[in-house]
Amino acid sequence: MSEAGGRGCESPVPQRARWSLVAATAAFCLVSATSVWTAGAEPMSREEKQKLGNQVLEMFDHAYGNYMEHAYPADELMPLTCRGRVRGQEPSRGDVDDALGKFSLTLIDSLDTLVVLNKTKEFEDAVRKVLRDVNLDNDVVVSVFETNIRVLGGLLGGHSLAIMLKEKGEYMQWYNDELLQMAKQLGYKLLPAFNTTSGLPYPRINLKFGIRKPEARTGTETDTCTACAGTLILEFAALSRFTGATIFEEYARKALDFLWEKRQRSSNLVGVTINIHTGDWVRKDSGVGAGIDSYYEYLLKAYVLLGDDSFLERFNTHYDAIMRYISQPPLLLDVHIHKPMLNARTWMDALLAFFPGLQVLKGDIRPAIETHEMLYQVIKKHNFLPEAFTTDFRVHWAQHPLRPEFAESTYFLYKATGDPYYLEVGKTLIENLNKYARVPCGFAAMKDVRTGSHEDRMDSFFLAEMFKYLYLLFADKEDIIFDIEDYIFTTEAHLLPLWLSTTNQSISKKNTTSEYTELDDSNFDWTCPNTQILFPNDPLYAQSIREPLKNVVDKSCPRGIIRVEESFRSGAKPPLRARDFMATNPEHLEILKKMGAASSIDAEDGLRFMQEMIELSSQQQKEQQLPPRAVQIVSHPFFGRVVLTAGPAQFGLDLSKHKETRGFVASSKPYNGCSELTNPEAVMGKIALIQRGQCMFAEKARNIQNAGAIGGIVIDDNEGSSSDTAPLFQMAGDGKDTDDIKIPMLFLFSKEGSIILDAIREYEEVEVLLSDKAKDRDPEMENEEQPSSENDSQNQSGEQISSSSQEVDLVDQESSEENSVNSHPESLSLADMDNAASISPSEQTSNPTENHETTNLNGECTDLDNQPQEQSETEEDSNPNVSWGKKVQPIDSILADWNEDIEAFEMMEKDEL
Ligand code: DMJ
Repeated sequence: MSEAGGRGCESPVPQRARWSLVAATAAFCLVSATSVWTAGAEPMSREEKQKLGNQVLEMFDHAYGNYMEHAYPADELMPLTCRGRVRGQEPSRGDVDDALGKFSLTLIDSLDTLVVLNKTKEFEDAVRKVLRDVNLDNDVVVSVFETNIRVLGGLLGGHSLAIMLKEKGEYMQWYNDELLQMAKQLGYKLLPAFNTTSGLPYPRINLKFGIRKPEARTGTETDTCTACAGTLILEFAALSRFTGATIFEEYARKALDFLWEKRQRSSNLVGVTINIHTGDWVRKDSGVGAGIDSYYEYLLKAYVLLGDDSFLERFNTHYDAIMRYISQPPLLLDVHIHKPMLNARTWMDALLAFFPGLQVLKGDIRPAIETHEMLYQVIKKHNFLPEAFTTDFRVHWAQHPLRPEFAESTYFLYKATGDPYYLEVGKTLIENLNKYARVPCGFAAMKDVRTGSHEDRMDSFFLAEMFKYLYLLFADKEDIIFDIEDYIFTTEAHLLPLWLSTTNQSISKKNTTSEYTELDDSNFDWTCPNTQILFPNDPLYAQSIREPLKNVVDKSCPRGIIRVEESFRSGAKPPLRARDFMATNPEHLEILKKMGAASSIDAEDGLRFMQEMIELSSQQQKEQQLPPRAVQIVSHPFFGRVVLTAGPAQFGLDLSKHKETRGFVASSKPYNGCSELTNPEAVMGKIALIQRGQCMFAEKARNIQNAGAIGGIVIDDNEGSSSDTAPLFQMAGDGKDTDDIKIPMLFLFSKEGSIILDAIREYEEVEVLLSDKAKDRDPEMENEEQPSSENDSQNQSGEQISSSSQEVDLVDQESSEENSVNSHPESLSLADMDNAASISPSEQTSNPTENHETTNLNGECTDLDNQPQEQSETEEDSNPNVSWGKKVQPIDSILADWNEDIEAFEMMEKDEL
């Protein structure tokens, strides 16, 4: 499109698709708003934008350069240990590893980013490497969804830009559709997954052996997620239209048709998971985040790319349902598909951050601004969007794997509004990435946004998406060597040319299972840009929507509490809370019976009650649970950039109450610390490193304290253990009085411990900070160290931590699946001579009472979770010796009752179907 948005109205696509471009990319038509912006946030100068754009380029170089230097041809970079992640050579992380197919994932996912960032020469090199090195025939089971969006999408995005460059006449003159041939080969490899009666694909496939054969080791699954089955059409249709092989588009259409047929007919919502054989909804909750997200995205974008009305009609039907039930401004909350007025949970996941961007594409700007602003407030509080956060904005799951969705929405909102506010948002994202995620060998995912600790992972989508959106946010038209608006972004931000809509379109005419009526266009104004709908002639429009939400995070009250207060005010009885329930109280039993029966309020209370019961039940098992701690390496060349997740101790100095402890580290002798140290002079005034095992943790602590150590780090002796895969581990005392232990003690799994041991080998003097939350880096050091150019970044890579020498045990560990929003990892039971308490990752973050980041900063509302009186009650209730065994019905039997009710409820829902 031209600067004033003209090209969107003139592009050589059919009338319908052309219109769709106008409407769906109305945002782009408004790009000129940037130059006429007169009020609200201060405009950003061209110099400042260029500076930020250059910063994005430098960051990309740091991420990509380290991947190429230290990880390639592996699928991903492990930025803490500075080596490649090769599937089977690292402990299994569960589902998240299904993206890794030994096909140099990060390189393929980065291809079109290189062109967007104007790195044409590097793109040419990268394409040659892909053609030379990548094998798509590995005996490895991969996710069909991830392989489609990242690898097929990556190859097609690369091909799209390769032919664009070739046509320009300077670069890629040798290119002869080789990437497309690879894409076609991969497409055929994925097709056996569609061999189901429903046409919904199996979730996984073996690249070499396909599905169901004994060698394939896959094909017995019965369920898949809606997004997994509904996010294929862009890549598959592009593949068909590029090659003329219609089968791909046909298969993707068939899967979409089936999902559409299976939508819940009264709410028009879809569930999170579906049985690929029967089409029954397995999980009947519905939102716009994990499990469903890109299904909606692809319906709208399929309309844009393919110009087929049926996709827009479906999208609009779903969108209407989303706005009716799921959108609870500024929140987006999952509901039940059959009972859409019932919220299915009290938290939101980070994946839904893409939704404001999609709303921009749809042209519904107001709710996009609202949700985006809410998300930004959460980010300002935690530096990143936690994987999940509650409706009162507390951390629910504390990880952040450098997801790009919020940057994506920021980009689209800026394009739509031209409001420089969104440039400032982008600037904050850049600052936070550099400040908290940047490590000497790339960017590391956040293990816990509260402690600032890292995970040894840099997902390929970080390069495919994050840098693209951030760069484009600050780029002017002349900064990009092609017209970005001639392309559509896939869910992985790969670029597919819009001219595909007029190429090989034979399939779109057949194979549709539903009848569609002609679209009712009366709601749409066909002008371009449609400023009437988007901006009611008010340059302060976006700001006026954001303003009331400015303090939404700080001012929010935990939900439920409001209900209690309201009931007091109105004189009605407050709802029964799980922690107050007593089975011997007839009134309570009466209330319990009524729950779920009559009104939706009763049902809501019932649901919450049930949830609280489950939480209380798990609380019982984790008394004395402490949150994770951080070990931050602060000396050269780390300067605080590497933060390791550490387990706390139930004795010694409590780092959450005291100032952090800083000191150089020294290994104790004997290394197990089980007897008086023979090298007290070495550990005096330092933080002693001790190996786990052979005696109690408290004994080790006393021995190093007696030698004059100011703190201790116990390193796990189970080789290969890592906080990436194991639940948080806390060190218990020895059953006796441990008040004599005054120093802080932390626990590191073997992998994190070896990062410190490697650092000592390489740099001798290694200083660390033990704390409850990583501290900001020393700005002076930071300035010395921060590379300012491509060269600097190359130099810096020489200073990375050397690869860990240990060979990781190949035994496939039980999957922790902590990165999957649908998973509930088991606690490990670690039994040895050390007295241990283990906590599952989900428990680390999901317990409302453990969370210290409650709202109530201005005293406007009360956080009962943090009130001393309430806390002691909870403690008493959760102590099995005090109450559960005596005066109340055992929780197991209550839960069993509830399970019966749930089953009955589910049967009822089935009948309705
Ligand atoms: C990406 O791989 C894609 O955007 C996908 O649709 C879901 N999200 C991840 C990144 O968070």
